[in-house]
Amino acid sequence: MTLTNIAPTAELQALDAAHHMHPFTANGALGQKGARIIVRAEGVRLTDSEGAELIDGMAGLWCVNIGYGRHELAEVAARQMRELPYYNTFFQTSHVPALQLAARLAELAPGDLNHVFFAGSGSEANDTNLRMVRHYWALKGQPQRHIVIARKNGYHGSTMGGGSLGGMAAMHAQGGLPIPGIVHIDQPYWWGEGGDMTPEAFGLARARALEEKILELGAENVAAFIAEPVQGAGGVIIPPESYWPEIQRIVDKYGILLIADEVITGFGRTGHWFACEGYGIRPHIITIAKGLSSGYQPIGGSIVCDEVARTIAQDEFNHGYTYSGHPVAAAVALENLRIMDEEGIIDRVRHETAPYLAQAWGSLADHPLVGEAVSRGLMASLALTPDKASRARFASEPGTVGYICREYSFGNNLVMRHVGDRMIIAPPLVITPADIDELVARARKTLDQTWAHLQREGMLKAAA
Ligand code: PXG
Repeated sequence: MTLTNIAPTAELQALDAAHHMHPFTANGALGQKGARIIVRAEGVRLTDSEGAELIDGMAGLWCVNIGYGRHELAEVAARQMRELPYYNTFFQTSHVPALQLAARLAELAPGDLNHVFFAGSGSEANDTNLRMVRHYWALKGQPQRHIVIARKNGYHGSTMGGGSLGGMAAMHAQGGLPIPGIVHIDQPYWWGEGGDMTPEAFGLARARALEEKILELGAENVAAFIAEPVQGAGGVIIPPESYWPEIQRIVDKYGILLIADEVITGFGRTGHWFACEGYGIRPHIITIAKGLSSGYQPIGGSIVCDEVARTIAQDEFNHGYTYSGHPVAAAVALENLRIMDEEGIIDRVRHETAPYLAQAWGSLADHPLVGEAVSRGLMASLALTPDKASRARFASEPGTVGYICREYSFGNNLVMRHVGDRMIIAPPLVITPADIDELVARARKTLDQTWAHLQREGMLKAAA
């Protein structure tokens, strides 16, 4: 018996269309078409209500790092629900799952990131970070240090704080974002914005945009810089190697706090527990969610360094969520971390599957539609282009070609997303080389179909 596959697909779709408001979706149009209904999953594969099996190239929404079907997590959740399904961590109480998870995260996180403030999601965690860094500076006697610098095309969540820290123009266009005190600098997206510069020179230039912004605002007014080590929702944009060392130099020089948003890059995605380790970044706060529990339970948080945590501890921090450190979510996260560690899943990514994907995915660069095919760990992207040599954009509205390509991909039973005209994947970390071969073969077939479609429709034109 399955709990969800209880009626014919059309009936489920009609109920969905009538009552369910989907995130980041034009719900009217989806209602006409009908959502694809996923009923179960195992390993790296999903099954829909029609019985079709898809390779989940996105690990759900960048989160099912450990893969689907790990019954140990279900058992831990059931046990925890029987024993203590809920208690809060406000008002001078604690419970074992939350304190154990905090201690484990302190062990795993680099440097002196030894303290954890829990949230229910990455968005909430970034809202926490925004309030925490401003309160930190207030406690340091510098309340005017309240501006947080973030990046265009960064993603930090969908709450008022998270959406404001993010630099998504389409999000800022709705609902009165960004809130005050947040400014955005340009992103290190060489393929799309690097012009004639080498990637290294461009990486330095985009890092120095941070220094220019700090000087323009006055360092004494800047609380923090927040960024994803590798931009995920922005299109898996991997910065040139010159970028992060220069950012680190700048935040050190001006004494501003560095927040690394590792909601996607954390917990093995790049072949390290945290991407910061691979890039040699030393953040004061790391944002976590997603892979922390492999998506089996909603949980996020902020891992905070000694200095910031000590300072915040001087006073009551008037902030917290009902589900901060939720015992079931924390117990599941602990079990997830245990399995990742004991099964050497991250080592396998670093030494086996990430190099394998780099080669297999990289081979798509020979396709006429592909301007670049890049990866870091197990996150990868393709830039679609009508002309490789000039790194041209399509004449069509950005995202038109990406959407066509995504539709073919779904048709080929591969979940591959588009961000504008970039195609992206981030499969479960348990994907095998054989699965990667299959994924890449479906991606190539998808590219062939998209190419033929664009030719047929006369859409292989570059923007002027
Ligand atoms: N930071 C980063 C770097 C993220 O990728 C969040 C914060 C927010 O986490 P929550 O748990 O509040 O969603 C995210 C989330 C997409 C997509 O379309 C990506 C995310 C969420 C929804 C959609 O790629 N990332």
